Amino acid sequence: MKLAVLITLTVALWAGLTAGALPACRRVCQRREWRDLSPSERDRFVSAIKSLHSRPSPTFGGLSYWEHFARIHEQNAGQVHNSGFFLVWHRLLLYYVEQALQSVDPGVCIPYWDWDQTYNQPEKDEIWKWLGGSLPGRPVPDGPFKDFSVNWPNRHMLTRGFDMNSKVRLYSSSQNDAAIVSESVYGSYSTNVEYSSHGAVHSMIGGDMITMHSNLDPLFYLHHGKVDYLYFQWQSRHDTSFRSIGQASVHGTTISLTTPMPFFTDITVGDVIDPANTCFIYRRRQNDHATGLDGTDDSTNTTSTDEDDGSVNGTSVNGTATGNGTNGTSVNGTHHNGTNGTSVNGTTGNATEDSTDNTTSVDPDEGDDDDRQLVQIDPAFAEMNGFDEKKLQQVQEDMNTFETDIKDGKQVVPPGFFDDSTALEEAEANRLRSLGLEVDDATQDNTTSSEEADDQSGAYAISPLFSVAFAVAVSLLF
Ligand SMILES: [Cu+2]
Repeated sequence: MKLAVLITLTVALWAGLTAGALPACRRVCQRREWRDLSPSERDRFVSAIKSLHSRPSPTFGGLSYWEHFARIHEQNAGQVHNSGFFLVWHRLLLYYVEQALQSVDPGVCIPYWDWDQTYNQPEKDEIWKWLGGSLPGRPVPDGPFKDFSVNWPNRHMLTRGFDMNSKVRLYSSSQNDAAIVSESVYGSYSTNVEYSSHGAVHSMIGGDMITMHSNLDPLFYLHHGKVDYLYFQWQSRHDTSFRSIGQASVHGTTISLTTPMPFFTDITVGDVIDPANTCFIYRRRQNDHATGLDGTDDSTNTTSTDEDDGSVNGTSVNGTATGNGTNGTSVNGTHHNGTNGTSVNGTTGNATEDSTDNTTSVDPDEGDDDDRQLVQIDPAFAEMNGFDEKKLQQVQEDMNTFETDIKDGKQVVPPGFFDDSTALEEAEANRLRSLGLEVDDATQDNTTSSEEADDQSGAYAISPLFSVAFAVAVSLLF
């Protein structure tokens, strides 16, 4: 009898371990825009990253638990970019990193970064004040990741290549919205996001962010949190059952819900497209300080984690501006506007000075799109994503066409289309609650004490079922 129970338990346990589904959520994070985090929540996020970086990788000798994920990302880069895996695989990566962070501090969720809020003046975004600025060709000059030394793929200091004096812009929220509206098939939406808004942020930041170990930079996770939030918004418009993958292809092969994920081969595509499995939900930004959008003072932002950043942010826009002022039509494939730090700076030289009329940060033209050039995909980034010059040119032409269509009113977001975003998010939170999951209350600090941290290694967390079965089996043995 005892033996039979033991065998049954062992089989159940084995099945639980090999079934491959993600373990049941311990709780569901409400991932929030980073400006909505309290100062202490921001500090805890940074501390958790540093703690992971002080712990050994469970798999790779000589690497930290933080570098562990950079190596996984790099070694699977060819499969998970430029392919239908892009959105789903990065969602899974965020899940594992979030679980790992929670093994250090259970109250931490990955925040996202609304880079489209300051798309037209990304150099003024407050995120540089929090996570440090950028000096092309130099290690991160300030903030909590100054002197952040990493060992993958070689020993170096975390580096960003963004020239804070450049005048570039990223994709706007209306462009992001238009993509959600117009791309109703997962595969096309994934491709659109990967090459346009997603690629632009990597290319703009430069340094480690345009390599395939880009996730050494904590900004990677805030950026991909935003990308995943866009995907979540797309799902809540086009895939409300969170079950559809459409016609997504990977280098010519169509993937389905049962396709195993690269590297995490016991997890399928279908496992990750439902937030009930990946333990997160997104919360629309509440803090609406539109820093830099219109050049107004942001001194009322009480949550700013201000450090001395006078030398790198906001005050000196004169003299080094690039951009040919013709915007949109002349940036296809062959021109680079020198915004990507060291990699493409000046290669075709279309920089024209506008130093005389841009000596202060209150230039009336600053809010005008035509003043700035969209960040182009860095050729180095494109090459690592596996596309050649011809493909790069095609992608950039597509991006320019999309942009022109928006300006010409051909890509229209129906009035009110996004008005119910908050309601949709609340409905999703309620669905998860109805499944018996504990969902964060996003309006309050998550005060879970770090002493409650357990030692589960996030990527290889043991399921509660396993723990219970193991305990019962042991108790039966004695
Ligand atoms: Cu990636």
